[in-house]
Amino acid sequence: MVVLSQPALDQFSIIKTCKPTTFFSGIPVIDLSKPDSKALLVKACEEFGFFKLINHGVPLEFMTRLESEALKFFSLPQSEKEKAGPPDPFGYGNKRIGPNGDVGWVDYLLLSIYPEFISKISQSIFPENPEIFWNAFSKLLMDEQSDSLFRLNHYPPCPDHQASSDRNLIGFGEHTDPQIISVLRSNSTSGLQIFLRDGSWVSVPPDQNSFFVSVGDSLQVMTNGRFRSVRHRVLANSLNSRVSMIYFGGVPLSDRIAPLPSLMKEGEESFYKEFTWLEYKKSAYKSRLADNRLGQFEK
Ligand code: GA4
Repeated sequence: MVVLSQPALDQFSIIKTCKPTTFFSGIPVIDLSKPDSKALLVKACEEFGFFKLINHGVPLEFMTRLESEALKFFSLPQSEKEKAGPPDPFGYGNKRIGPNGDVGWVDYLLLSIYPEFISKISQSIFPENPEIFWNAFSKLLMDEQSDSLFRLNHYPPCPDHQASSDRNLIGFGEHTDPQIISVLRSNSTSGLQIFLRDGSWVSVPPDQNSFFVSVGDSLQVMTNGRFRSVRHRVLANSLNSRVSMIYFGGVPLSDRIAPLPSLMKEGEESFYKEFTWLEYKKSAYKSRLADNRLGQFEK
C-alpha cells in the first residue's frame, strides 16, 4: 500500500478578507417558471458566466437526503474513507486537488455518472441507500458517451490557528471549470466566491433550495467568447462545514470543441484553435488549478 503524506498546513493558501462575509446582491436569478427565463439566462451567461436557478422542480427533500448520505460518508474515520480513494480518476480525495500539487481544505468524492459505476459505487459508499445516488442521475439527459462527472465536496470548519479574524483559508483554490456547464447545490454554509469582470471577488449568498450554474471553458469556446467561463473559489468557513454537490457536463472525448456555426455572424472568425475535448482535458490535467487553461488554445 502506498501511504501519501498529508500536505503541510503551511502549504495552504490564506487570503485576507473582510469578515463578516458581505454577500453580493447582484447574482442573476433565473426563474425557470417565467417566460423570459431564456433571454435572462443568456444575459447572465454573457455578463457573469454564472447564475442562480430557482423553481427548477427538484424537491428539496431529495437534495437534503443526498446531502445527509454524503455527510455520513464524510463523517467516517479517515482510514475508512481512504478505502474509496485515490480519486484517479474517480474516488475519494483529501486536500490534494488534481495531479500537480494543488491543495485545499477539502474532502471530496469524484464520481462517474455511468449506470455501471453508479451501481457499484453506491453500494460501497452509500450502503444503506444505494438507490439515492441512482435517482439523482436517472433523469438527466445524457449521451452514452458524454464525459460528465459528479463531485461531492465537504469543507470542514477551518481550524482557529489557521483562520484568524481577518484571514480565511482556501477551501478550493480559484479556477475555471473545463466542461460546458457546472450545476452546483450546496448546504446553507457560505464560502463560494466568483470573480467579476471588474476584478473583484464577491461572495455568493448560499441557498440550499437553488442551483448555481457556471459557464465552463468549453461553452466559452462554443459561443466564441460570448459567454465567459467564470473564475470561482471556495473559502473555508471557521464555524460550519460546507457540503456541495456539483454536476459537470462534458461532451464525448472525441468531440470537437469549436464555436457553433449557428451562433456565428457572417464572416465572424473563431477566436480559438481547433481541438477535441480529449485534447483539452489532457492539457487541463497538466495544468495547475489557477492557470488560464484556454490561453494556449486562443488564436
Ligand atoms: C475543476 C473542475 C472539476 O472539479 C474537476 C477538477 C479537476 C480535479 O479536481 O481533479 C482539476 C480541475 C477541475 C481543473 C484543472 C485540473 C483538473 C484539478 C486540476 C488541477 C474534476 C475538473 O474536471 O477540472
